[in-house]
Amino acid sequence: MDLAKLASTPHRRLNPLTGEWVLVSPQRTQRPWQGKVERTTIGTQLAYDPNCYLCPGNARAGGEKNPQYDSTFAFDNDYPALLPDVTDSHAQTSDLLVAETERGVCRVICFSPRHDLTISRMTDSEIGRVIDVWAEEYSRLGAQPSINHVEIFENRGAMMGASNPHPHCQIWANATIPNLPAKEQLRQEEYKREHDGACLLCDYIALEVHLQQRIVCQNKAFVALVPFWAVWPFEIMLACKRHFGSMSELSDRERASLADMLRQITTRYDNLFEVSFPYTMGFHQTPTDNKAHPEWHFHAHYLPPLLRSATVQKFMVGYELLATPQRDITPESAAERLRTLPREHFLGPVQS
Ligand code: H2U
Ligand code: ZN
Repeated sequence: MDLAKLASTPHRRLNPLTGEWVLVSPQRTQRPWQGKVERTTIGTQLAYDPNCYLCPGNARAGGEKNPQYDSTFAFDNDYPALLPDVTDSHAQTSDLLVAETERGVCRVICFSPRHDLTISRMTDSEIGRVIDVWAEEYSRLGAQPSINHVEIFENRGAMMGASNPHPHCQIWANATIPNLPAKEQLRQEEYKREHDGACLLCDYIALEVHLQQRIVCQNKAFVALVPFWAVWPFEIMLACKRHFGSMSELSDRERASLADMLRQITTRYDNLFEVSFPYTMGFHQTPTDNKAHPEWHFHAHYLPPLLRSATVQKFMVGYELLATPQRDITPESAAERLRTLPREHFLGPVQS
């Protein structure tokens, strides 16, 4: 394929993980960048906020009190979207009105006791502790007979609906495989069947590492890239280089590599517009349904809303909500921008 020919022409690209298309309109922005970059001042945040319901020792909104935790801390969500003890029931009055109960567990994980530290500002060993807790939660929740899928995700920043600046993520673990992971599973299975047992993401990563057009950063065990089919302007996919399906299969070295990548990606994001960069990120990994899943390749998606500056965001509206997502800047130019940013955080070293 001659991508150069498409670089200035409207075209669509296929997401092989979902089977969906994205419309790319590079002619709308011949230059990779337009407009000025507005800086927003980052208010000095407190290391401890007496009014924060996630800080150590404080009362949560539901009335419970957090312990004086000194590293990563996980608790049951006080306002869970899913409940563990619901009686099975299925309602279907026709093929058009179908409903069934959904069972599950919701957890909240505070990354650090420090109210002001995002992943980008934590040390690799502090991030390593977060990964340990993720892996423990994935295995423990996944081992429950009624839990067949564990989704670990972070909403970062008010723009993404995060309810509190204290760095935290959520886990929703439930009985059925949710829509997107189910689609990815189907496509990975199909690819494996049609390509003599090969893995879709192993093949894709090898191609990207060879082409060097959309890589943002990589280390021994992981690679971060703007996918060929990215929908969000600065979307990133983070994937392991070795083929394995879940966090419980990470070796110690791979955990350290993952911590390094999580910090590198979020530091580059913060540096892009010199702001605490908002995003939704989450992991896609083997369902915990007790079946073999040789098709699954462990990865994460970062879906950030910002487009041109700290305040100018991309909206998924109009054609995108009704038809197909669309982007102007190409994934290649987004990757180049992210790749060439400094590795050190623009705010400098963290004050203790
Ligand atoms: P978000 O910032 O992504 O909304 O996640 C915060 C979660 O924390 C949210 O799901 C829960 C909310 O229900 N929460 C508690 O469990 N206890 C509290 O005291 C407040 C918020
Ligand atoms: Zn706090």
